[in-house]
Amino acid sequence: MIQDLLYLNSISAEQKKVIEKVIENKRLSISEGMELFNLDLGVLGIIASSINYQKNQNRVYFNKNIHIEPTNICIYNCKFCSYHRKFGEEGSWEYSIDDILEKVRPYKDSDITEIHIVGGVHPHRDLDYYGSMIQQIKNILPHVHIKAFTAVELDFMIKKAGLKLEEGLIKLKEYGLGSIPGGGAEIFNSEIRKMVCHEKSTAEQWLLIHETAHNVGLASNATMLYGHIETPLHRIEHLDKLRELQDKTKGFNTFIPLKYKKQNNSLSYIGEVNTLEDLKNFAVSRIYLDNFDHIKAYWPMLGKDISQISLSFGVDDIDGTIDDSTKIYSMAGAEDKKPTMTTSEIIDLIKNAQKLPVERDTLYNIIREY
Ligand code: V47
Ligand code: SF4
Repeated sequence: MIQDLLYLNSISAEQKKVIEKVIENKRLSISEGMELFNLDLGVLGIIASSINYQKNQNRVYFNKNIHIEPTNICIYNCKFCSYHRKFGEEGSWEYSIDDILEKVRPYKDSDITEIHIVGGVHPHRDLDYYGSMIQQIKNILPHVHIKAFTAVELDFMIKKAGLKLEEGLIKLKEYGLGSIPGGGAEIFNSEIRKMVCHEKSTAEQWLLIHETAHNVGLASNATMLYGHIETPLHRIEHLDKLRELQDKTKGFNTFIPLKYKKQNNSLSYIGEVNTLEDLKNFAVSRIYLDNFDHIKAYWPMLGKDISQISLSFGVDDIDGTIDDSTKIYSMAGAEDKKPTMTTSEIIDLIKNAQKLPVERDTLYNIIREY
């Protein structure tokens, strides 16, 4: 079907060259990636779906997980963030390790396979505190994979401990850390980064932390925060840096585009991009990131309907059951204030999109096909 696109009159000669390269499995350059944004959405969907089919056939992955957000107290003040509070400020929370153990105990006999932990960069908490937290969770749930801490949190806690990056990551691995989520990447362009999150770890630091993690045997995810003040070029350049690192380490599991949500933060005046832009962005990411096996639509942020439609635009993963345990997006205006989907709801959502639901673990080992 993708070959038929070459006969469409509505597609320019330039765009046909790009499509031919995709058909021949050749890598796109930054300027060719930019050309993708000018394609009709339906055309992009066909190209992205054809690449996704080569990689994943009809499979759509999900996992059974919970999220824990130990604190929203953060030393930084990213302009897009609705969630952080200063120490002692109204609306701040910080759970003790005992509080967190209380939250995970009910899952002792459940079939969850992953706990996802991210939060603010708390000024007083350190690597051993978080390490001990992981260790005590693992004492209760030894078989559960812990995917925890954005590169920004890691940067702070490893520096605070006076350790080299590699030493800090190895120490956390010894405490029981399984892999690293993709947050904190935002947008790598330094000018945009200065405007939206100038205080925190730079793009170079984010990339180095992930590279070092991969080198010590910790896989990770990658994200991109889109739909704020960045341009299509900044997005493609961001994808290009991820593709380059993936060539080097092969350590990324999946790429997750995170749509900027506008409520209760300093960038609210910008508004949000529309669904067409979300779908375009998924398709372009799927096409450009030729060395990533998976593209994830994070449904608590996007909503269930758009996540379902994204399965026709290159997405093959819709995260997990989550179980009402994340506030990052509800505080920024996501419609679902208490995000949770039962396994059977996820399965129906995927089957109704004519795909095959596959439960996976964090590292994409298949647990069960439905
Ligand atoms: O880095 C903050 C984003 C990220 C807003 O690896 C916002 O599986 C949109 O790491 N609108 C943290 N996004 C979340 C994160 C994550 C989420 C889902 C899956 C995975 C994974 C990781 O949340 C931050 C930032 O990019 N964020 N505020 C906002 N207003
Ligand atoms: Fe802090 Fe993360 Fe929010 Fe930035 S996005 S202010 S680092 S919690």
